Amino acid sequence: MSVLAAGCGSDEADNAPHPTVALRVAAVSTDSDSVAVSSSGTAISVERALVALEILTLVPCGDYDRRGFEPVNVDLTARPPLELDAPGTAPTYCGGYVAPYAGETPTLAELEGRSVLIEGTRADGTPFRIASAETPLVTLFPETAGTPFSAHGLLLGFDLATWLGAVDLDAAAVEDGQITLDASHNTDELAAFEARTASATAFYADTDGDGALTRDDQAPVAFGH
Ligand SMILES: [Ca+2]
Repeated sequence: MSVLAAGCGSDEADNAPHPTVALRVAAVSTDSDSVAVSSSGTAISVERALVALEILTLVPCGDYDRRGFEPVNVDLTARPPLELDAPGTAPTYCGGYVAPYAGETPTLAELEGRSVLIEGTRADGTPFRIASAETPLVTLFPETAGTPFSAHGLLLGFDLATWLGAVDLDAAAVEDGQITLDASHNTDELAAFEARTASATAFYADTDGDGALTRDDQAPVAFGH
């Protein structure tokens, strides 16, 4: 009897539908006084942030299938943000993988040969443009490994304050009234930007589904490394 009961319980668990994955992808800022999207009151205003993602995968807690997504080009400043919905593969997730890539035929033309393109203005109004072709594999996991989080209302956030926090735009060379960080301009500043890609990437609980942080200091449920 107890064996049968256990069997039934196991079958029930296997057949139970998993929560739908509802994942939004957007730029966030954990210090909007320093860096914000389309703001005139901050030191750095980002007008556009594009990223090409080759890998976007959620890793479940326990022995379940991973939830992967097809490669996608994302305008991180779009409102409403990109929403990726998919059948869930597990009750909860414990981490993920994110990898930008630089492709030849992106759906966003500006991303040709680039993985990331960010445009904005410095505090003094000087426009800047950051074009990166780096392709890191970012691994995301909670501060305490194994801490589960829900993917039914999850935000993959790229924190502009962290990403741009080590870039000294005031020290960058200005050419024709424009600052360019790419493979041949301001390469030290570009390297400082690229060194922060992993730590700028995080999963946040987004139970209200607005693709934005509740507050600047909302802690991630999983951090990029
Ligand atoms: Ca939210």
